[in-house]
Amino acid sequence: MRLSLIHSTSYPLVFDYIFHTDGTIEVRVSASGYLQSTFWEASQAAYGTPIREHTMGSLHDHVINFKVDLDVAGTDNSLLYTHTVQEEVIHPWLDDDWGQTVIQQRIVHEYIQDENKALLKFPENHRGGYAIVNQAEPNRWGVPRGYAIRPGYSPIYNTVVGSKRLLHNANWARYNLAISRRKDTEPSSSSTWNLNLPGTPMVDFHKFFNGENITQQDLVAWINVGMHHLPQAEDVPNTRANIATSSFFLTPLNYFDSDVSIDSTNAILINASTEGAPSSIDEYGVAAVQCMPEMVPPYHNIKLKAFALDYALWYIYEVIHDRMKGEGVFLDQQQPTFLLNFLNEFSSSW
Ligand SMILES: [Cu+2]
Repeated sequence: MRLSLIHSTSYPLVFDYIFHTDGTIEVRVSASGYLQSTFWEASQAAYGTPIREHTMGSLHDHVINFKVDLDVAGTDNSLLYTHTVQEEVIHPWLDDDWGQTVIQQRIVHEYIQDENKALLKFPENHRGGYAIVNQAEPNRWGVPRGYAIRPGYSPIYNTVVGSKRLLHNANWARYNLAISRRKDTEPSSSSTWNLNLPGTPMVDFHKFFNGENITQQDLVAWINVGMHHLPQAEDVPNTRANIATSSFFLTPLNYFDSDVSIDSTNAILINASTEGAPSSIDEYGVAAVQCMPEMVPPYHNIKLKAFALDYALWYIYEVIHDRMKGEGVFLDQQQPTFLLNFLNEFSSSW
C-alpha cells in the first residue's frame, strides 16, 4: 500500500509512505519544481553550474529530518549495532601449501548503551547497520525481535559543519540517524525560529543527548533524508524527482519467525501433481480485481486564462496576478494583454 502526499509550492516535495507485505515501511521524499537560481558568472563555477545563458543553479544541500517513534514489541527497546569485521583465524585441519591461516569475516553484535554515542552515520561500505530491538522479547529462534533502520536512496547528511549560520540550529542535520530517549519535552528536532537564532536556537538537538542510558528504554529515532544538490542542465525546467529522491526503510529484523508476506491472502497456489494433467489453482477466495483509473479529463483552467502549455509562464502569471491583487491593483481577468507582453519579454530573457 502506498500513501503519497504532495507539499506543493514552486518546489514541490512528494512524501511516499509505502507499506510492504513483509512488514517493511518505506519512507521516501522526492523533490521537483523550479530551482532557486542566481546569475551565472564563470569565476563562481565552484559554487554551481550554468543552466542557461545567464543563469546558474547554485550548490546546496537538502536535509529533512523524520522523527520515528518506534515501539518494537513494547516500549522497552535497545539500540543494536550489527556489523561485520575481518578476522584472521587458524584452521588446524587445513594442509594447504600456504599454511592454516584463514582470513574471513564475522558478525559483531553490539548494544549502544550511552545516548551520547547514538548520533550515528551509516557504516562505511554499508557494512552493518542499526536496529531498535527488545532484548526481552525473542522470536521463536531466541533472537531479540527488532526493526532495522536501513538506508534507501541518497542516505546523506549535511556537508557544512561549523558555519555561523548553522552554529547549533541544525545539529539534527549532521547525522544519518540518531537515537534518543523518548520525552514529551522533546517533540521535534527543530523549530521554525531556529533559523533566526543559530547560536542559541529554540531547539538545540544536541541537548537531547545528555549521556542517558538507552538500554531497554522508550526510544525515538531521528532519521535524515536529503540530497547534495549540484545543479545541472537537466534541473531545468524541473528538478527530476527520480534523481532528487531520498528514502529509508524500517524493516523487520528477526521481528517475525519467518517472512510474513507468505500470509498475504492474494497468494495463488498452483498444484501440478500429475504430469500432463491440468493443474489445480487455489486463489484463496480472493476475486480478481482490476483497478483501472478513470479517464483524466482534458486540462482546463478554472481560474484565469491559460497560455499555451507552458506552465512556468502560467505560474509566473498567477504569482504576478496574486501580488497585484494583494497590492490593490485590479487586474481585469478578461484583458491580460499587457501582462502577456510582460511575460513574452520575461520569457525571452529567461
Ligand atoms: Cu535542490
